Amino acid sequence: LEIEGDLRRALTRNEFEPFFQPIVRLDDGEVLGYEALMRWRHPERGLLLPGAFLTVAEESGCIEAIDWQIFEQVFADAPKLTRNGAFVSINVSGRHLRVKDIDRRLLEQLDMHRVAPQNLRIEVTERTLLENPEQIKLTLDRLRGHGIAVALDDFGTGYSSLSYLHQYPIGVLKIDRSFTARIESDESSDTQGPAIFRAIQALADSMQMQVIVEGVETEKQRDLLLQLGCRFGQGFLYSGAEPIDYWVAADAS
Ligand code: G
Ligand code: G
Ligand code: NA
Ligand code: MN
Repeated sequence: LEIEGDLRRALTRNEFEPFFQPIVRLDDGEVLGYEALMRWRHPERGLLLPGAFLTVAEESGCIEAIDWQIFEQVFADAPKLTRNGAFVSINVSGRHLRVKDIDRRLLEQLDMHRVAPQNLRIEVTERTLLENPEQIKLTLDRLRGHGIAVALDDFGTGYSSLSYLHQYPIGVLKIDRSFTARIESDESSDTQGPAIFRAIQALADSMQMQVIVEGVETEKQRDLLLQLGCRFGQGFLYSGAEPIDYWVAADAS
């Protein structure tokens, strides 16, 4: 595959970097944290999103090296973002989460950059939890034991088994943006969209989990979500993902 050679070349040239998207309180937009989202600054093709290369990166085994190229920058940037108590959330691929010493490496990086574990979150997808439950459970339990919150990403997109929610140390549910996109499609006839949010929020409340709604793009969606009891989210209504310098400048002004 041509792109695989490209990925390896890109790694040696440090072309991968994190952008940061704020996670906010829906009612007033107060920033609670930032999700780190990988970008590839391709010399010819410009800025590439994960959709353009993540699958090949995972299948070719490059993902571990790419993740670390991203994570090292995230940890170096984290002290600037977490000064006011905000968290930084990183995405870890299932394949990478199965690597045995990943928890130790993450804790080392936190220590080296003097970031408190309470200021780091890990996002894993539902699919990940299907892949190697035992090893992944050990790793997530250890990270959770150190105070790092674990978020279940893309919640509701098809692999969910509610049994995961007490099998794994999940503290945060991220509702996939496909649900948000459907929430305001003809409210009078479609009560399903709102019902899903109400149900997930009630489940999360009863298990003391936090809900973060992805893909909040309009004020109407925000208002509906607030009516349904959802309090936290991220999306273009607030901000897309931006490089670290953008947030550091915003903080200084
Ligand atoms: O930015 P975009 O919508 O294209 O992101 C798509 C997906 O890529 C995200 O939902 C996330 O799961 C994945 N992703 C983003 N950043 C990283 C990263 O640093 N490492 C890994 N493994 N996956 C990431
Ligand atoms: O894996 P995850 O679903 O967390 O990936 C988040 C991705 O979704 C980011 O890559 C980002 O570019 C994209 N994104 C963030 N906010 C919005 C939004 O409001 N609408 C849409 N369509 N995409 C978004
Ligand atoms: Na994510
Ligand atoms: Mn997500």
